[in-house]
Amino acid sequence: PRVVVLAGGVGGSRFTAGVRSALRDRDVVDTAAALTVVVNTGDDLWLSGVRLQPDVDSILYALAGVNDTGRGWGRAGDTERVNGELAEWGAGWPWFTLGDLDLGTHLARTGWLRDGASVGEVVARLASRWPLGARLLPMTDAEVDTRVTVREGATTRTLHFQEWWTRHRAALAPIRFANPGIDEAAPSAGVVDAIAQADVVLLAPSNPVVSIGPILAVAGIRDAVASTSAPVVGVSPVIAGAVVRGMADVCLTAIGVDTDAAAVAGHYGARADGGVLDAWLLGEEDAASAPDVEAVGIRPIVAPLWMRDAATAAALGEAALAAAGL
Ligand code: GDP
Ligand code: FO1
Ligand code: CA
Repeated sequence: PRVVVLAGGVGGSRFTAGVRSALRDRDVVDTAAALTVVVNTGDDLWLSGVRLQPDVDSILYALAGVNDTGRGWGRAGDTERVNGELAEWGAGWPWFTLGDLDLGTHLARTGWLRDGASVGEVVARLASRWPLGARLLPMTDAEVDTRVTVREGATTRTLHFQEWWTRHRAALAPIRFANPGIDEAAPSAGVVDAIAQADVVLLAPSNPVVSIGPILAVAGIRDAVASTSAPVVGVSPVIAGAVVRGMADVCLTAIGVDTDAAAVAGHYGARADGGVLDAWLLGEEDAASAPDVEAVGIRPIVAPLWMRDAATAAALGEAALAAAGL
């Protein structure tokens, strides 16, 4: 089967690895030909002269098996010598760590960008280093870094998503999220064709607001998802009224969506009703909410949603494929 996953960083990479395992378990040999991941680039930033793509790198490193699993970002076994030197210079952000191996990625990426490569071409070059068993596509080649507007006394302040997320740990109440330029942003090469030719489109259990939100805010992607003949199946990042890890609940609250599996499904909406979902996987803990999902025209499927290890992630990937009738 041809599978497209829309994904953010940590939840996205665990789920994508699970789908890859599920395909292997179905005896798909060339999973790279079968599995395309469309990755959020709203988290991207310029820092100390280099371009970072946190969600792209999370998925790249995780599928390559070189990710730092404890921390959730960066390379396993990385060192921080350069970061210490940057701090001495007062360069960069003192709350944002750039690992030495990770900086190698950022330098390579930035060099290729400056040589004139598109973001899609750069991601393809990064992905070619390891046998990932998946094709990685950034959602767009345009720079559409997420900005967060927060209240500050009687006025407001807008900061880069990474400053809000890592420095302030999402503790400043957001008024809105925006991706300047996204209205004009085109999907990167291959994205629309992959969605149009897919047998299933999967929404990973990623942050609905700042991971999946920016991907679907690219009009060409939203249109492709709305019009594909493939079923569109989402996986809830919310289990029993809580996000599994991270601070996505703060993002949901800011856009007026309850941290609740059925509410997130309602936020995505039924394809028959101008939304993006045909089916929604929700946790066994949320089985009682299945009628609420059904009521908005989305087929609810109750499944174990905890990705504790490779086996549980593979089982979730298999459940998502099965939900599409594959
Ligand atoms: P980020 O870009 O690193 O923040 O990661 P994503 O946006 O891809 O995913 C973050 C979301 O993943 C969080 O909101 C979590 O609720 C969700 N998540 C993490 N682990 C699990 C899991 O085991 N099961 C499910 N269903 N969701 C998870
Ligand atoms: N997250 C942190 O909480 N602290 C950091 O110092 C940090 C550094 C970092 C460097 C490269 C990279 O790709 C990601 C990094 N992250 C860090 C994670 C990242 O900021 C966010 O968790 C994600 O963008 C949210 O999806
Ligand atoms: Ca992210």
